Amino acid sequence: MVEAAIALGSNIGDKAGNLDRAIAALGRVPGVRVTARSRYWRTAPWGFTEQDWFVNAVVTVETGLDPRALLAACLAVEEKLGRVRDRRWGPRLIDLDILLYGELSIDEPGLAIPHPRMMERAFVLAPLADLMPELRIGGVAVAEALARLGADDIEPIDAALAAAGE
Ligand code: GSY
Repeated sequence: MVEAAIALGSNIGDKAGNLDRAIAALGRVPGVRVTARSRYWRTAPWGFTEQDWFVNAVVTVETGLDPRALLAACLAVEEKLGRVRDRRWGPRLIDLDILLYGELSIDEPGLAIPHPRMMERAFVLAPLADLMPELRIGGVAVAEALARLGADDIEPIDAALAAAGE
């Protein structure tokens, strides 16, 4: 069994509900057990900024699947929830990205682990820091990388709802 970390994001429809459904579907995949979930974070869109805000989270799973099979399971969950691949950085109903797979490093077409851009994205690092702040990738701890980036335009969703009086 290997511990893997998977990032999730949604910015269409019931964003938090989409994450709930994706995590539940992931947990039903044979050979995958969801072991922890970060808080849900409200995050400003990165890349193509003229789109709605996202909800992002990270889960850890214990899995007997190899990395390619885990990737296929993530894509199947996206498909099951109804994701349509449209524009590259555009809005998405649900997105699942493998961040980590044990200590493994892979760089193959379609599959790079650790995720090559994870240490540059606060919307990945903030939820990952909920679960493993001291984990070091390329010699830098997750919490340290997050502090360097700053997290001005992201907040835990509970705080966002409280601020909106909901
Ligand atoms: O794979 C990342 C999808 N994505 C996101 C995201 O998940 N969150 C935020 N805040 N911005 C994003 N831009 C893209 S593309």
